Amino acid sequence: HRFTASQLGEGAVSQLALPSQDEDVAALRRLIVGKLAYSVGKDPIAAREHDWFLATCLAVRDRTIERWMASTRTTKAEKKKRVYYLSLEFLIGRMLMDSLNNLGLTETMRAALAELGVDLEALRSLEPDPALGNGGLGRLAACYMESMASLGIPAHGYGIRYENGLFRQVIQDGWQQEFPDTWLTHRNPWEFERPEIAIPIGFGGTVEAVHADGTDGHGPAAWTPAETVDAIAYDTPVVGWRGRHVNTLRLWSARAPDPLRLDAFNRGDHVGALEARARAEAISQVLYPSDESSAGEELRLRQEYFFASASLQDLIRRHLDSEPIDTLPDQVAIQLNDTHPAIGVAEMMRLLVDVHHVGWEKAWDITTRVFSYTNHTLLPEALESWPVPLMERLLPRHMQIIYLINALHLDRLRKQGAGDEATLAAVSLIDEHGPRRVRMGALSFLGSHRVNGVSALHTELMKETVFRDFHAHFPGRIVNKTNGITFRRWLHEANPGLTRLLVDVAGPQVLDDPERMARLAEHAHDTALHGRLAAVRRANKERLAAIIDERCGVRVDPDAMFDVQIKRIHEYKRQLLNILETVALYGAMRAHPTADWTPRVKIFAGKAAASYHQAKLIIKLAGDVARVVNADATLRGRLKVAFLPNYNVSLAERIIPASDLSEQISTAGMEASGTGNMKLALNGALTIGTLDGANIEILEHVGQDNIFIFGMTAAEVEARRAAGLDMRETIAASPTLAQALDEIGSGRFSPDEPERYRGLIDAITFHDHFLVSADFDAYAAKQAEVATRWRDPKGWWTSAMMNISQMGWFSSDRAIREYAEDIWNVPPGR
Ligand code: T68
Repeated sequence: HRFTASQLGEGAVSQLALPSQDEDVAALRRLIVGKLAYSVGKDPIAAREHDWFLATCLAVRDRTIERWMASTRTTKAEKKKRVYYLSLEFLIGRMLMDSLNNLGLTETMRAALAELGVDLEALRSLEPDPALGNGGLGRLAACYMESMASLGIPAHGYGIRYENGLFRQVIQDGWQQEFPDTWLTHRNPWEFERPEIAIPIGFGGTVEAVHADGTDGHGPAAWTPAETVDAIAYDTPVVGWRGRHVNTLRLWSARAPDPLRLDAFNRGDHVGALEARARAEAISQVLYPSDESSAGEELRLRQEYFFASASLQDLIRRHLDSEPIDTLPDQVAIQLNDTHPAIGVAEMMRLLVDVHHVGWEKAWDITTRVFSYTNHTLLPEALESWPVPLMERLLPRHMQIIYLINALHLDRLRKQGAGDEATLAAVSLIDEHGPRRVRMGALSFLGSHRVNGVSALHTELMKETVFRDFHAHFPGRIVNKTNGITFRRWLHEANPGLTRLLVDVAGPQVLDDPERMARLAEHAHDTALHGRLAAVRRANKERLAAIIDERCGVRVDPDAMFDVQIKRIHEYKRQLLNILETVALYGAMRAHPTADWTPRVKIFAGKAAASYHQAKLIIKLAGDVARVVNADATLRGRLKVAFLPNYNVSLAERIIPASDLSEQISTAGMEASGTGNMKLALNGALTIGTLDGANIEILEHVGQDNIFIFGMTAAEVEARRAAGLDMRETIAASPTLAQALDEIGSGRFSPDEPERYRGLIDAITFHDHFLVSADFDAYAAKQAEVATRWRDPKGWWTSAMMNISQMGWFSSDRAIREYAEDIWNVPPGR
């Protein structure tokens, strides 16, 4: 087949189904030139590419303003209930193409810029990728913001405007190095600074009871903080699909109320004069780079309280503009994205009782009707808790409030006859095993009317493990909301070629209703369509191959199977299992060089937390294996390994549409959901995965013939751990595994330091917590099946089409509709 450029996806998708824009090219061109002159201050003759980039973004932002204001006006006039999504992370990714696509302006913009001699694609790559998140949790918040705007649900995202996002990863001699991410240095054209919105946030100090009769300790108190920091608002419009509705992402920046202490300065203490300022502004300086773990540091608690308090004060002020305080639950739903904003529960009580003079019981009723909480992990190291002495020092009033919430809660349970001390200790807000700590998960649970997990399995495990006792006493509070992803970014924008194919087969309505993709299933066996799908993917793979060559210096064959594992580096995600299998495959290929091997490229990308030694060692190992494998001429290029540095949203947008095999191989029971699994399947990759997180729901949708499932179940993992994790017998029974372990452990891939991986190998031999050894044979056998299926292109493409066709349910629009109906009690939108 030969295909036209448009079939291969050049040009934007949004143009397909939209009536021709009255917005004409000339008007847009004039707007850009105006922005260049009056907002960037450049003459077109002297303008550099970056100036054009800024002018273009400002022009696009202009196009959202009227809709933004109209959205806000309607919400106000119709007294619509608002959703507030509180998240310490919003991993939004680049915005230029996203905004253009949703506004239906991509082609008009391309043409307008072309008339000015500027290339839109060049501008696209100039945009910094805002890395205001670690991984799945932060990206989910971004997908949900986009879906709420697309569905017309009035919503604000509230978070922190970190000066430095997640570190930039550089691989030096195979080791990860971290460098600061300075995404704001060239100014951020999307945001509006609101210096007039400066909300005071207090820390430390003293509390005095305000004597009111008959309040029995539940009455208001007067808190005099020792230190105050101002939260300054920065607003970014979030445009929904087809630009119908625009919401706001409001990020807070910390500013000292006094820029310097003149008394100290005049004494000659120039550093001391700036000390308070540095301390205040540190709050929004940098995103904590650890995922799946609790930082446990004072600065982190300051960040959490800073943004929770600013957000609550801001939304209460907005509510009180037109309504009395007691209607708050009718007008406001607040979603806690994990426990990071959980201190907001105590802060809401403080604001209601101390500031707005609401009685305790009424205040608690309002609080629990307003809040709900999403849990993203069962890993014990991620469950946040704060030492009581730290809380007493930093947030003395909140500590009192937490004690009181806890006393009332435990009393109630005692009255209900849940008297035994072990149960009460398990559901107490205070952990008394060892030095006392405040449990933020328990506070979130108690302060919310709904608590949700992010996949069916994860939600069931929540009920059986972390929230077992809470679940017994609050049945019905825990619900499931399986994650979703926005198709606008992860399909329409990232893979226009595939999107055109879908529009041709399922009609343009598929852009609005992804469940219509199911129509593709009828054509899953159509070989002409297979040819077109193959051609789209071939173009995507050529583009990725060029990136791999440029960034890793590795030449790969676009006809080989692209086998990808892209996600944070974590032992439970088991990149090590994948590398072991790669080593085993390499050994087999060397042993039988003339056999008919399926050509593969193993692609890895992901960051390791800066302090996570084992994860960094796994990156080093991937690099060591890559170096040896890629240089071995006996393989004749049929196996290549590449570790792409600095994985971020932009790189994901390039890798995902070019992937054939999606590695979702976490130890069962440990990956709460996964969302990369959905993005890859949506773009036509087949999944090799365990029965974990949303993989199970993907299996249910695509059917077992179209997915490669292997390994222990969550129940088997639990049983195996109980039985002991010494794997020496397991390894002895698997010569392939034994050999791969031996090669790595003895330094075959690290001749410069033969012992480098001894610890790593010992861990999975003697105490294999993540069951890498235990699942190896099942995984290797499944990979062999994958290779066989690849050799049957008709079978492979049929499965790929089945995957794409069944992914409609995984749209974040579906997920947000469920939140709207079951948790927020707002109309579920269009
Ligand atoms: C992820 N969690 C889950 N956490 O691992 C993933 N943690 O299974 C799920 O799909 C996703 O959330 C969305 O629900 C995270 O990404 C973090 O990034 C994180 C950050 C700070 C502290 C703890």
